[in-house]
Amino acid sequence: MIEFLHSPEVQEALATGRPLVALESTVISHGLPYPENLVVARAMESAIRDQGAIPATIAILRGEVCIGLTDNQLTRLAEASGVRKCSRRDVPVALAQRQDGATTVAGTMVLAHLTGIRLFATGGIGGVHRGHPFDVSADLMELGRTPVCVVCAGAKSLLDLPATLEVLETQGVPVLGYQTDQFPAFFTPASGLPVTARADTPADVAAILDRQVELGYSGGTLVVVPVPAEDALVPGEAEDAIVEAVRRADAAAIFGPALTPYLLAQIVQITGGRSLAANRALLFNNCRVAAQVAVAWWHLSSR
Ligand code: PSU
Ligand code: MN
Repeated sequence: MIEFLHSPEVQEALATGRPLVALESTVISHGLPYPENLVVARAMESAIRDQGAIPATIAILRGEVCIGLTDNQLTRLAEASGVRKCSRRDVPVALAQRQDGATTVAGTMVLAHLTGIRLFATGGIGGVHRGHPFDVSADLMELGRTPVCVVCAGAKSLLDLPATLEVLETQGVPVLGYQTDQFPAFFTPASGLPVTARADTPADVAAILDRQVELGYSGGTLVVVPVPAEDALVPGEAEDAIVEAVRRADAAAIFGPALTPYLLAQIVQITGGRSLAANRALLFNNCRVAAQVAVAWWHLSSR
């Protein structure tokens, strides 16, 4: 049996049955530039604590699964280069080869589930890449098989959003619009594409999660929360930046796991940091919503 390392607050939350919210680490090591990534990682944890839940940032450090990071560990991860991006397939490799690994949505779902954590907040999920219909993120398949609820701001329209939603449907994943009828496009609040259902309160989401458990479903749920209006990019600006980023990736022949991080970095550069402000705001907002759902579900199950 592989032992996971728990931070003291996670250890205590697991022992006492307090609501936990998992956080991924790819957004720290491959999704945001240093030192912004460290500031944001800490603030995401605070946003969860402010709502009465406990954050569990998940990463692999020197081949050990860490559920909840100390501030030293978080700092080391934020500063490190050459950290392996760990989707489902990479987790056993990183463990056996004693590497540092930053878990993606898929990798984090696997480890959260093994720990017994049901809520997970992040920025955006992977999906079907525009122009690369066979580059389908393992995030979508993980949502189809692992019972964790992922709270995000939709997916960037650098992905093929209609195709991404089709795959989620095939995988049996309910996509719940949090106070919205539309799938959000990360930097902008609406894509024009419909969600499976709308949920207006944390209790509404918790009720659906509870039914899934009662039915013995094995898969996950996606809760999509629009970026706060005051921090959203205007649709034209987001689209122009994305088109240019995709063009640069094609020109530089970037593909595979390197593609998403490359596109994210290009978008920050092209928008002159405005994308970062939106990214920050939506991450904190998603943390708040995920924590509120975790608390609502905790109340529901302790009744
Ligand atoms: N989308 C974002 N920010 C991110 C990611 C996606 O807006 O940081 C990261 C997440 O960790 C996600 C991963 O799980 O990229 C998807 O990578 P891929 O497309 O290679 O599966
Ligand atoms: Mn891919």
